[in-house]
Amino acid sequence: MAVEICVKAAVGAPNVLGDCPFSQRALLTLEEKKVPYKMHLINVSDKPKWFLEVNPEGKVPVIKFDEKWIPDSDVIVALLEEKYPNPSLSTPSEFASVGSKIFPTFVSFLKSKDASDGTEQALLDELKALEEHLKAHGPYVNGANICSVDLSLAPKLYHLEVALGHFKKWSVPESLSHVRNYMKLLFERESFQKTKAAKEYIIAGWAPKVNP
Ligand SMILES: N[C@@H](CCC(=O)N[C@@H](CS)C(=O)NCC(=O)O)C(=O)O
Repeated sequence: MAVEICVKAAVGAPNVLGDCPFSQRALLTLEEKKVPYKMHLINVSDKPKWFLEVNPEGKVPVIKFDEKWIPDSDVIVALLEEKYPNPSLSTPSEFASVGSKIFPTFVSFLKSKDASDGTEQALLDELKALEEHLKAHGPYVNGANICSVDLSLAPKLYHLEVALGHFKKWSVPESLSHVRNYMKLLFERESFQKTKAAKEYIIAGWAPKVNP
């Protein structure tokens, strides 16, 4: 029987997959493990009553296991690993935090209106750390096979590419060739192509945060 999962619908297009990186992470895990699933698209600006009843906190993603709805992508990914161990996507503990500061530093730089406030450099420092990691261990975070950290980073790096390209005409420097190759490898995967949000919805999602 297919697993049921609630994910974000696109803003202004409730029948289209939306721009939530945590939802995409859960979908990527299902796709990579080839677990059949039924997706419910949730309009987060007008949440359905049934959704709030099963998930009072109201965040997506939530997944239904054994008649119970479970929120939070960290918990969902851990549960999927436990229930569907093959192929294994588990990440060795020493690599668990690789790239973990990229998303918050990207968001600070994206929202910044002051070119000298250090937010661009902070993001570059995090991307350089990822570059060094991939140079030593790549092409994925744990070597030849994709793992859970890659599936968490992939949607975030996609938001970074789309939003910084659009709002700041900024892209990952060519000198960070391992990071650029990593992004290409991730974005080309079938699982990613199937679960990604359209660029227009990613831009629409960030617009109110960039220009509040
Ligand atoms: N820590 C949560 C974060 C989930 C989250 O922030 N989801 C956002 C969409 S990207 C959401 O549901 N926003 C709607 C709301 O908060 O009402 C996870 O990893 O699943």
